[in-house]
This record gives sequence, structure tokens and C-alpha cells, in this order.
Amino acid sequence: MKFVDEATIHIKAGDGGNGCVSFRREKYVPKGGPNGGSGGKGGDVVIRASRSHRTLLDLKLNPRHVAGRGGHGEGSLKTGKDGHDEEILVPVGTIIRDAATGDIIADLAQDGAYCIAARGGRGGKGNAHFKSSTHQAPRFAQDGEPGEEWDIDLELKLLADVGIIGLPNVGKSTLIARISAARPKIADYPFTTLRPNLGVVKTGNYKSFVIADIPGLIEGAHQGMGLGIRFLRHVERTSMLIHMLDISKDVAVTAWQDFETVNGELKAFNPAMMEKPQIVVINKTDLPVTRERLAKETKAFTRRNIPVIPISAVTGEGIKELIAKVAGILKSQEAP
Ligand SMILES: Nc1nc2c(ncn2[C@@H]2O[C@H](COP(=O)(O)OP(=O)(O)OP(=O)(O)O)[C@@H](O)[C@H]2O)c(=O)[nH]1
Ligand SMILES: [Mg+2]
Repeated sequence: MKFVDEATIHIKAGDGGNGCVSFRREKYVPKGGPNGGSGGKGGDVVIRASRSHRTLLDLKLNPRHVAGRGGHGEGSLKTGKDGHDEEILVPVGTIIRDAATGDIIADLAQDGAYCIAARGGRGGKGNAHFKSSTHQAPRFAQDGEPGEEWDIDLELKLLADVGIIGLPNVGKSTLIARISAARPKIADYPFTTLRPNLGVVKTGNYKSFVIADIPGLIEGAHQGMGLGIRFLRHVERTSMLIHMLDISKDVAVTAWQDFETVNGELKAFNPAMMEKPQIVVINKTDLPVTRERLAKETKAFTRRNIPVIPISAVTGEGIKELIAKVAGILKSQEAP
């Protein structure tokens, strides 16, 4: 399951401020000396890796970044203000390349790692700087240097933040298709999904996360039944799981039994997987049979203090609430 997120952005560091030409003018001093101050430095464009960012989606939507220009120098030897730096946050693991040459500029592999991707221009010197014994009244100053400006490519190997687990045919791929741009195969038979699918989900405020489904698990998957449990390793490093249940089909089996079956396989694969937060969803609430059984099937969970979110991956019912819940759990795990 290889999935790469890419964005090309244009960055421009601030130009340096211009130096100033000015002369002292005081009462009773007929010919004052030069006192033009220098321009301020242009701001840098800084790219910083942050665990609070998971995809490059916001940069795709917002591809121009400009740092502040330096203020111009003024009389009385006043130096211009430095321009403000422009900071761009990217997910940990982002690789930055010069778009023209493909050369790697930086590989931000750690939280907090940063690089100056475009340097601000130096401020120009004011005329006071050019005064010398032979040149008492220079009538010139320097212009500020331009800030660096170029296109850069960002690349990130995506790892899923959220995994969807469940029996075959419960609607895992339908959910991914509903909430992301991914278009996995969906069909009304078990084991439609033969390989995991990945999608990027936007949660508002430019925040986003990566979600993956895996082929359905069945009882005995850890002994090789169905497609087995080998695909669980694709969600082994996720921060949390969505556990999806379907009560529309087999009326003889309760949702709680299905829940235990899948968790049993999870545990057999790796007991540590049971420590991940799980959000339980009952899917297909658009079906009358599901609505009929919902209250009763939910009881077994609420009795154990496990909240259940009813959703319909087809109509979108409950999906907003689900995404908000996921975003909340992911956010609570960001704190260092
Ligand atoms: N009525 C209804 N049908 C749904 C809903 N979600 C999924 N389905 C249907 O359920 C069937 C299975 O959906 P998939 O998304 O392929 O299920 P899956 O869990 O990915 O299945 P596997 O990949 O085989 O494990 C399809 O026919 C879907 O159209 C829903 O909310 N309501
Ligand atoms: Mg599927």
C-alpha cells in the first residue's frame, strides 16, 4: 500500500528594504552630515515539520507563500523593520525539492525540524554608511536585495492515521469512498477489497487525516481463513480504528458477537492492537431492518460504556459526527 501525497508551492522570501538618503538638518548647523538609515532584512520562508499536520492537502489548496518585505531605512539613522518570516507547517516526513532541478533541499523527518527554504534579501545600506574622509556627503544609498523566490515540490509518504476494520461486506470501502476522494471497488459480496485502500479526509480548518480500509476479517482469519490477517499490518501503525458493524443481514448473530469476533482476530494478530482507541459504528441505518434493530443491538455496547455511532455510508447520516469524533481523538494524541 504505497500512497504518496504531493504538492507544488511557490515561495517568495521578503525583499530587503532600501537604504535611505538623508542629511541632518538642525538649526544653526548649515550643512549636516548624512544620516540615512539602512533597510530592514526581508523575512525568510521557513518550512517546519509538525505532528499536528498529517497531509499536504492544505498546501495544495493554498500554494503561494510570501514572507514580509523589510522596511525602508529612514533619516536620523533609523533602520527599517525586518520583514516577518512566513512559516509553513508540513507533516513530519515531508521531503522538499527544488521543483526545477528535483534536488532535495530538506527531509524533515522529525517533529519540529525546519529549513529556511527561501532567504529574505538583505536591507540596503543608507547613505550614512558610505560617508568617508574623502566623501563627506554621499547622495546615494543601496537598494535592498530581492528575497529568494522559487517553486518547490513537497512529497510525503502517507501512512494511515485511522484504520477501518470489520467483517466482509459491512461497508468499509463505501465509507472511504464517501468521505475521501478514493474510489475503491464496492460490491455486494464479501472480499471485494483485496488490498487496502487509502483516502485523505478533510475535517475543516485545513486539517485532514489519512484513512485506510482493509479486506474484511472473519473468524479464523488468524489461521488463514478468508484473506487472513496479513493485511492488519497495514493498520498496525494507525493511531486509532473505526470498527464497523452491519446488522442488516444475519439476524441470528448480534452486533456484539461480530464485534468480539473481529476483535478476537485483532488480538490474535497482535494484542497491542487492542490498545488502540476504537470507535464503534453501526452502518446502513438507511435500511429499515437496521433501524428496527438499532436500539436493541446498541444496548450491549452502552451497557459496557462503549459508545456507538449509527451511520449510513450511503446517505451520509451520522458521518459528520463520526469525522468530528475521529478528529477529536487524533487531536488528543498530538500533545507531545
Ligand atoms: N443500504 C446500504 N448499503 C450499504 C451501505 N454501506 C455499504 N453498503 C453496501 O454494502 C455492500 C458492501 O459494501 P463495501 O463497501 O464493498 O463493503 P466492505 O466492508 O468494503 O466489504 P469487503 O471489502 O468485501 O470486506 C455494497 O453493496 C454497498 O453498496 C449503507 O450505508 N447502506
Ligand atoms: Mg471493501
